[in-house]
Amino acid sequence: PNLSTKIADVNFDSYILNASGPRCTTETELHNLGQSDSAAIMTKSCTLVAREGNPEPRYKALPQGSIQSMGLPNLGYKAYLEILPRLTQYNKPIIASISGLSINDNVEMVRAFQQSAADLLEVNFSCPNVPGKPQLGYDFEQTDKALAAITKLGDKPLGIKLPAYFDFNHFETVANILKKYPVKFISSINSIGNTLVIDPETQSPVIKPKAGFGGLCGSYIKPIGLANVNAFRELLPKEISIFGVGGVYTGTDAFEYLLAGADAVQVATCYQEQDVNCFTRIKNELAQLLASKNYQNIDAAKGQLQLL
Ligand code: RRO
Repeated sequence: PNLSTKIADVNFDSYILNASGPRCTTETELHNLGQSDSAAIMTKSCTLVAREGNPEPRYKALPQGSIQSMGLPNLGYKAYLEILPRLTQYNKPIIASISGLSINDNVEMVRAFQQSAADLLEVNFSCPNVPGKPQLGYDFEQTDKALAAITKLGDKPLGIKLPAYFDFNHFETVANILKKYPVKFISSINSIGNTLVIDPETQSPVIKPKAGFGGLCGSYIKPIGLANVNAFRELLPKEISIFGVGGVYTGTDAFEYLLAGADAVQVATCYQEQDVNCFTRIKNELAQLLASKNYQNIDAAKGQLQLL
C-alpha cells in the first residue's frame, strides 16, 4: 500500500514522522531525522532566547510511557533559522515548532519563520512545563487572541499543537475558534500536563521540576489522543489537517489514529526510548496491516471507524 499523505496540501512520503520534543533539538539530531524514514523533520519547540530547561532529573521512562518536565530546552529560534537551510538536502517537509512565552514572542518568531526554509509552522499552544506559564490552549480567550495575531503574518501553512481536552463543550469551543482563522492543521495531543508519578520506595516523585508534576506521555495517553483526534475530525472542516500524537509505538497504533481520522501521526516517547529505526519499523508494520485489510492507501482507511 501507498503510505503517502498530505498535510495542508504539502506532500509527505509516509504517514509517520517525529513529534516535537525528543531528539530534535541539535543540528546533529535534525540531520539524523533527515536521513531516517521519518516523513518530515520536526524541530524541538523554540523560544526567543536559548534555554537550558528545567533541572534534572526531568525525564523518566515508565512501564507504558514516560513523564517529563523538560522546560523547553532549545537553541533559541535564530539557531534554527540558520540550521533549516542545511536540512533541505533531505527533500522532505521541514516543520518548525515555535513556543513563545507570550503572544508577542510568538508573533516575532512566526514572522521570522515565514521567511525561513520551513515548509510548515507548528505553534505550540500547550507546553505544560514552564513554571508559572499556563497552557495557552486551556485559555480560550488567549487562544483566540493569539490566533488572530499569528495567522496574519504570511502564507506558510500554520498549525497549532493542542493540549488534550476532556469535555465536548471544550472540543466545540476550540473548533469554533479555529474555524475563524486560516489554521491549516492541528497536532493533537501534547503530553497530559501536570500529572504526578510517585516512587513508593523512595517516597519521592520520579522527576524534580515543579514538585514532581510533569507531562504524561506514551501508551497511557493513547485513548485520550484518539478521542481528541476523532472529536476534532468531526468538528473541523476537511481543509484543516490533523496530526495524531500520543502513544504511537507500532503500526497498529498508527492504524487506530488513521481510523479516528488522522492525516498523519507523530511519534515522541517511542522515538525517545528507541531510535530513528522506529520510523522504518512502524511504517513497515502499518503497510503490512493495511495490506492484510486490503486497504490500498491511507485515504481508503482514513476515518473508517465503525461505530457499534
Ligand atoms: O519542553 C517541554 O517541557 C515540553 C514542551 Br515545550 C511541550 O510542549 N510538551 C511537553 O510535554 N514538554
